[in-house]
Amino acid sequence: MSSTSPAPRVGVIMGSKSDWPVMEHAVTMLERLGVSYETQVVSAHRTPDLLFDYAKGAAERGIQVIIAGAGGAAHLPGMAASQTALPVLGVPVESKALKGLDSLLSIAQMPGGVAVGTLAIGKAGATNAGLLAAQIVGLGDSQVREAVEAFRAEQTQTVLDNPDPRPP
Ligand code: RP5
Repeated sequence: MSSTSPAPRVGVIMGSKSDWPVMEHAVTMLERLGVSYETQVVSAHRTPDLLFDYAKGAAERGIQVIIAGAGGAAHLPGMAASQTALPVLGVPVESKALKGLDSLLSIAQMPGGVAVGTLAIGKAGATNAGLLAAQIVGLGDSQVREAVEAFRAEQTQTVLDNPDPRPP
């Protein structure tokens, strides 16, 4: 497991190392907004006992939000959510066979009573998972809340400052 100091408040897990090129965008956003995190490969299918241990122990270790990314038969976010009351944000990773539609539906179509917040497929979803996790952490941390507000204001200003759609 890789984690930042101080104690991580967001857990970023993924089903395989092959998910990292997508999931690193969640980590990039958390770093930008100053949110401590840990990251680890935890597979619903290949390491089910590790997944249960991770999800069951996350809250008592100080984790406030779990971001879980997976592709194909993407059971990781839902199974993590079944083992913790922490909010779980699911990122569908694009699959080779079905371009991530399988991942999206696997994550989104949860039975009523076990909630997973499902983001968009791929980079945008991972980026927004990092942003949404920071917004959740920011409910109890004014420094993180101000970082989110500053990011949003900067993004708005960048669009307003560059209204010409043509490449330079
Ligand atoms: C899922 O299977 C992973 O989340 C990954 O997206 C997909 C393929 O995994 P690898 O075969 O590349 O390890 O569990």
